[in-house]
Amino acid sequence: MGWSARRPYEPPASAITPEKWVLSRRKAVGGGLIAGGVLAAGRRARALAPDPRFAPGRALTEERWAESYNNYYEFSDDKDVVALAEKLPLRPWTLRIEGKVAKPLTLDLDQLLTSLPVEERIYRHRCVEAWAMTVPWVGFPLKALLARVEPQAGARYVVFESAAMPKVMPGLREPWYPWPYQEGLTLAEAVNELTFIATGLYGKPLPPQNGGPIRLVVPWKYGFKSAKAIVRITLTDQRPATFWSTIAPDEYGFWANVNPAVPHPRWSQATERLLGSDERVPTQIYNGYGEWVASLYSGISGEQLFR
Ligand SMILES: Nc1nc2c(c(=O)[nH]1)N[C@H]1C(S)=C(S)[C@@H](COP(=O)(O)O)O[C@H]1N2
Ligand SMILES: [Mo]
Repeated sequence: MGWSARRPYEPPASAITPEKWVLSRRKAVGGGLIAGGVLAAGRRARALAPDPRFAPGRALTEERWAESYNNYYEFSDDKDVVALAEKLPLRPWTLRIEGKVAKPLTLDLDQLLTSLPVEERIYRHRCVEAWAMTVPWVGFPLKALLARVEPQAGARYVVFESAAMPKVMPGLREPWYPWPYQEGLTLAEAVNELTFIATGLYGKPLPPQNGGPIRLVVPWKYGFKSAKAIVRITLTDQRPATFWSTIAPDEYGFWANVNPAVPHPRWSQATERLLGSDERVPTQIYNGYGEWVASLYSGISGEQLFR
């Protein structure tokens, strides 16, 4: 079903990893995972062409950890959602982009994937629960998608709606949650070059438990901002309600930028636990991405930017 010709989660052959970057990355990951097969010949090697500007400065999380320890409340409030998420039908998948745009769009996912150039981005991911991982997403900047619909002058926020499929999502039977899962960014955040739409992970199609077939990735914010299984993107002039800020507004806000100095009301955010090794490392402001995003917040006062 649709993973045709050049598989859309793979960068073109012209994007083969420069050896220089492979070597520095090999150093960064201490040899372990790379030797374990990511650089094996063929499909995976081709898929590995991460932008060196986003070198994560720490080892990649082992794939088996990143793909088996997940937050996905539509399926369960447990981290073990793999078997449940397998039931999510990944095709056909339709993404609607609407609201304050000149050219609203309804896109079949495979059409979308074959029409946008994909790239690999290794990002640190920081969950508000203080676990973290470092993973190679494959996809494209959200900005490229938004350019197609031509945001109108009144558009100030971008809203992301996740799939809600009661037949396969047992979590939807929990009526106290404000389904569907919804998240939002300002338009300025949405068009920042870091803001990414992922359709792949570790050089493969994005697994359902990680938000396949298509998810948002906002690496300088707590993980709950990065909505999974997106079916609708809406541009609006109003700040949207978001899933976790609706459930617990004192604990989770709209901005949710990572900051080690601002504790969650129930725990410290000073350090984080790396999936797999369980090593604890210091948390960085904006998850270490301040160079790209700190200026977005310089004019904002009277808001809790870090929760
Ligand atoms: N639709 C939806 N998106 C979601 C969530 C969710 O429960 N439902 N959990 C969020 C949280 S809290 C985190 S930390 C990340 C986890 O992504 P991962 O499972 O790929 O690590 O997904 C985010 N996106
Ligand atoms: Mo999270």
